[in-house]
Amino acid sequence: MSLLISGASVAQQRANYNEAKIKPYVLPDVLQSANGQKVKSIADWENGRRKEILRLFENEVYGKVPEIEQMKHSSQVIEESSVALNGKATRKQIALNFTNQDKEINILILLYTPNDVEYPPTFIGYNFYGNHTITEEAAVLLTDSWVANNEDFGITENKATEASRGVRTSRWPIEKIIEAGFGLATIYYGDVDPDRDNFSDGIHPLFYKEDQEKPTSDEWGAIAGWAWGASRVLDYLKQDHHTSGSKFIMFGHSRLGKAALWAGATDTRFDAVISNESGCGGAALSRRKFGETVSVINTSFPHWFADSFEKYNNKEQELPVDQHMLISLMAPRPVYIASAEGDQWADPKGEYLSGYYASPVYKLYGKEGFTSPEHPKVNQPVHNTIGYHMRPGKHDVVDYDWEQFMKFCKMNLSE
Ligand code: GTR
Repeated sequence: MSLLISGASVAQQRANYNEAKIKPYVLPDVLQSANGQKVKSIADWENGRRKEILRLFENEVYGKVPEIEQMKHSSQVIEESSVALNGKATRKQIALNFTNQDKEINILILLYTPNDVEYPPTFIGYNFYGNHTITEEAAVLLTDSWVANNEDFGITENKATEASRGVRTSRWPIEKIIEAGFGLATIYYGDVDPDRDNFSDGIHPLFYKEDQEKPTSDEWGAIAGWAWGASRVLDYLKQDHHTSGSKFIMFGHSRLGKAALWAGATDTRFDAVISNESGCGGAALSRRKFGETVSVINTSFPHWFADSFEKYNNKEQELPVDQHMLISLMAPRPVYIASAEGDQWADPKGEYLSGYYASPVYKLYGKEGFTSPEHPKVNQPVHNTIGYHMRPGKHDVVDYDWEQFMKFCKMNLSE
């Protein structure tokens, strides 16, 4: 397939990228409960079907957050400057600490807010290699958490060092975000849960019962852990005096786009949600089996989901949900689905169709999702209460993506 990038894995090479080879499938009706009852009103949706769908995703896909007695937590501002980014922004670094059963995690928030806007709408997004990778600013602290090795970024021995400062600035156009009047809070995802198949570190052990060593089959994987962490960051930002009156937009790319969607589904305090190229287990419909599939993702990344998701390997038709139902859980809040033409692995058309099949729920609220099942062509964004674009190029986050996100948020969050 010409759109596939070189260096693709065996699974990527073997995947189906041919629309004509997709077997017919039937999606669960988002507005019909498991017992056959039709959703006719917002009340039916909010008190019935929405709760049912959320439970199904918890039990069968991402896993439940175990219930525990309250855990100890604290926050501390450890660095602040009102002359960041040449005086345009205030930079603040905040350490959150969570402690339970002799285990702890420390989450470092890097927050930028424009100096000329009170309570700016603020993007919250995880980064892949540490807060210091998204900016050249020397004051931005290095994470102490485990980091995946990456030769190109000079990361060896699973430790962040100065070598990786600024290596991911292309994905985070902070100055443009600030100039457009938005704030940005970013967090290294490994501070919440290091991305490896190892349930003895990160957030999960803080929730274990005595002698428990890993989550049970319907308990949370890493995606639900990252979603939990995003909610804790939101708890903090809602009481920081720079952002206490702000609206919050949960953003994520790829696996972190999956986490952004699950965060938006489980926590309706996120005012808008953006998933960039989130693919399988994110915005893409599983039943299309186009690009990455349930069995492939459960084999490569078993720790991302609850173990219970594995029973749907090659049995997508037996899933009680599909990913349009994940999008529907955002309603009536704005949600943006972004794809890249060169990222067929993430199934751009399947990502769009999720938005289309979630649209009846938006309609219940008098909001417009997508009106056509026709997949928009490259560079033809659709901006309703559900937004979409497919840009040319590979799996990545580029300025064009941010320009669309900001335009969409301005339009949707300005009342
Ligand atoms: C890929 C994975 C995708 C996507 C991506 C990423 O290898 O198959 O589901 O999550 O990683 O997060 O970069």
